[in-house]
Amino acid sequence: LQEKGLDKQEIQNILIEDARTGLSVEALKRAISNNLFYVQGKFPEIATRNDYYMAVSYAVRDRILKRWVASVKQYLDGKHRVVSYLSAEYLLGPHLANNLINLGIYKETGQAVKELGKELEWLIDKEIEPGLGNGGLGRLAACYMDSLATLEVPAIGYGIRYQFGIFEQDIRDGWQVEDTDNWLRRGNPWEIERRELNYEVKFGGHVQHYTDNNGKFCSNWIPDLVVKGVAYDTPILGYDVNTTNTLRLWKSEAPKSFDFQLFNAGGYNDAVRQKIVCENISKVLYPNDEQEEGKILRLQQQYFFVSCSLQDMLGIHLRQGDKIQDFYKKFVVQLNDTHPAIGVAELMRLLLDKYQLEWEEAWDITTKTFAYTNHTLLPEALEKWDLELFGRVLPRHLELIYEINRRFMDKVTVKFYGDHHKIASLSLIGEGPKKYIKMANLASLGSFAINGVAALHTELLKKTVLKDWYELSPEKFSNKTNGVTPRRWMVLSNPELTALISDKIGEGWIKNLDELRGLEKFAQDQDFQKAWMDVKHQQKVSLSKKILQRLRLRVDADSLFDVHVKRMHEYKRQVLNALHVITLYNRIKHNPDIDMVPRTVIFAGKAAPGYKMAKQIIKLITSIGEIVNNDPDVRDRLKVVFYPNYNVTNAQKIYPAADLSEQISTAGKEASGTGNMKLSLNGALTIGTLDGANVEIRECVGEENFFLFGLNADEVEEVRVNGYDPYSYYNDNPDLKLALDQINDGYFSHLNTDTFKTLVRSLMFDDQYLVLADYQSYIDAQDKVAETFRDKSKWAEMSILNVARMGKFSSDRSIKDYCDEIWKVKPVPVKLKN
Ligand code: F58
Repeated sequence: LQEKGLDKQEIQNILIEDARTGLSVEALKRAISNNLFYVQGKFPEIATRNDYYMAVSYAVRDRILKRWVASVKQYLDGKHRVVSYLSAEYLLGPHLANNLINLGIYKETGQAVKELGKELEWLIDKEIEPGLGNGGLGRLAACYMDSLATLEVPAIGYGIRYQFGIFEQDIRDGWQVEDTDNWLRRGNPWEIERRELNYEVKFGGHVQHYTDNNGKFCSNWIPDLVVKGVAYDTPILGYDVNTTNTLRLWKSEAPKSFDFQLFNAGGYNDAVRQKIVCENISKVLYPNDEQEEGKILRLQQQYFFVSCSLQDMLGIHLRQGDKIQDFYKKFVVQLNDTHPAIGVAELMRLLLDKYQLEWEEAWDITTKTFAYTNHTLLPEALEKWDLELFGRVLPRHLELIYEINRRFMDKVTVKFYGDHHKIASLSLIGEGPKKYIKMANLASLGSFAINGVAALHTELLKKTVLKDWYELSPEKFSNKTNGVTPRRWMVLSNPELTALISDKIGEGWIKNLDELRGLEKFAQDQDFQKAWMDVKHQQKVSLSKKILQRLRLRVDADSLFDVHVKRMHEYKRQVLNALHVITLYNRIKHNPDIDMVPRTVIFAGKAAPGYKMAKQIIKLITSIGEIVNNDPDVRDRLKVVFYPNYNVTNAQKIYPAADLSEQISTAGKEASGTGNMKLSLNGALTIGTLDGANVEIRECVGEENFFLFGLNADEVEEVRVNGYDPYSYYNDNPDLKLALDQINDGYFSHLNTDTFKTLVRSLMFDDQYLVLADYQSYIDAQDKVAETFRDKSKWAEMSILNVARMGKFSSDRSIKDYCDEIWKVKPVPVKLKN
């Protein structure tokens, strides 16, 4: 260290600082070198890129561990109230860079790695992201974990450690093809396997009833399968605080004793088969977005992680010497949609069968413990379980649900005497050719709070899907508009804009997003506008390079980057955008010298593998791209890009480069949206309908800074009630007619008229999503976008104002609201000793 020119004091500091936790460049460098040697067993000459990635990650993890242990200790010592977030999905995105930001050592680590002869970005790009979620719902859980830690709220996230996350998407011949996501193949330095922390979860079999010596009626569930859940813990570090919460994901395994029994009985094959059955439970994430999959394995997954999590919470509670009756005081359990709603029946089972409480007492505890967030109004996404299937997998829970329902129906029948429709609608059990269990009803009955995820969504919930529940218990309902973490979605993914903003208004906005307001006064400042647009241009150049690399397609960074990125779904109306592209193309073909604002239309998003129509939409976009991008008449005025494998990593590259954010769902269909928030926060202007959180974004940024079009939710309903006739829109609008005819006649599909047959038929004859009804309004709004974009100064002003007014959409605000209004929890600052 002396040779390096460090003075005595500096050397002293390094030596005193625990070599494992020091945050200086020198300490980090030594830690990385040590890890390369002692963890990876390599020396620089033979170390691979992954070896370096691991060495750096372990160095970072050690520093987090110090804070993690301190957090856990502090929570246990003080017996604090804890938020337990139950979610079947967590779409975390890559850890390394995020942890560096939150620890505040991004620069130092960059320097340390550089001095070791490597580039930090090169290592960051090596990380395979844990894609343990489908889309908005899973990503929201990840943003909320970040905010909980940043706000120093004691919290634990529970979920499933899927061995395979959301599939990787590739595009071949314009179609989506799926590949498995083997995200663990190079190891995962961020998790700690806790083999000692495991629980047994029963499945199937039957229930015995008996009366014990005290005359108490008892139930004994004899399963035909027992699975073991093993905990894997990942630290979630807050920004600029010591608080480090735990994300505890369960992996399913076969319990040792179980296969031995079979083995001894000579059933070796059976034992091996059982092992596979057990391991299958946490094997793969169901890749459906907004479509429930009524499969046994899915129910097993849900019950598996919920049972492990509740057993774990009860264990933590009782180990602290507290009464079982006080469980709800220690933990508040948030249900992220109905996927963990079986928790209501499971907590009842544990309290009744294991802890021998009486029904009333158990029900009282249960209904003071849970709170439920709804994320959708789409009927096909509401969870229903075939009753017979449910009873086969969870016989004891079926009994409990019957009993919960019986007691509930008794009350409801008195209250709503004669209103059979209402009584049937409130029942936990649906009747029909086949009986089924309604999970939204179980969640609503078993929870003390119910919330939607945007103002409009909550209002619609109260009027439609949960109408009867709202009339029954209006006090349970509230709105909690979604939010996104500015750490990942600005500081990490857009460091250039972050620096520009912080330069003007300081760094306070990173933890208090309302401070972005301070930018308003610079919105018309010419120099600031220029610096603002320079950053945007730089981001567009970076994305253009990625597009060139990935797709061998050259796009113009001066063109308007029109960005439509999200899961592929008919209600999200990627097709409407495609019709606009065709319309622009036809204008050029009709008038080759037309003066128009050059555009690059960028799409990205995965289609559920079984969702034929969504896959056809991808094919339509890539097919239009093939024609448009290769037509010499078009020159540089229009490009269509389908960026493959949309995930958190790619989203981080796309958002900063967007000029225009497409939020064009049919009004009343998108519960909230969160991509809308991330894009606007990164300076994109929104073209959108009055749907989900768009309504609130528009209110905040000002209607003059938002390109509104289309029917609102009431009008959509009205059109439907009066009978929607898409054909009339087609017939009356020559531009629309031409575009649809071209798709139909094979203009974009080498004259193959089969390719888009079902798609065109749906649009013209039975479209649920009113694409044609909104076409002209959308085209007009797009024309306004283009006109506005010509005025660079105006555009810059609008973009700055958009960002300045996005404060509301921080997930910190959402989490504060949940804490104050639902969870009743307070921050617990974590101090580091020494
Ligand atoms: C999304 N839902 C909503 N579900 O569509 C979106 O508007 C909202 O912003 C977001 O939740 C967060 O509140 C969503 O992502 C799923 O992915 C489920 C996965 C499991 C099957 C059912 C859909």
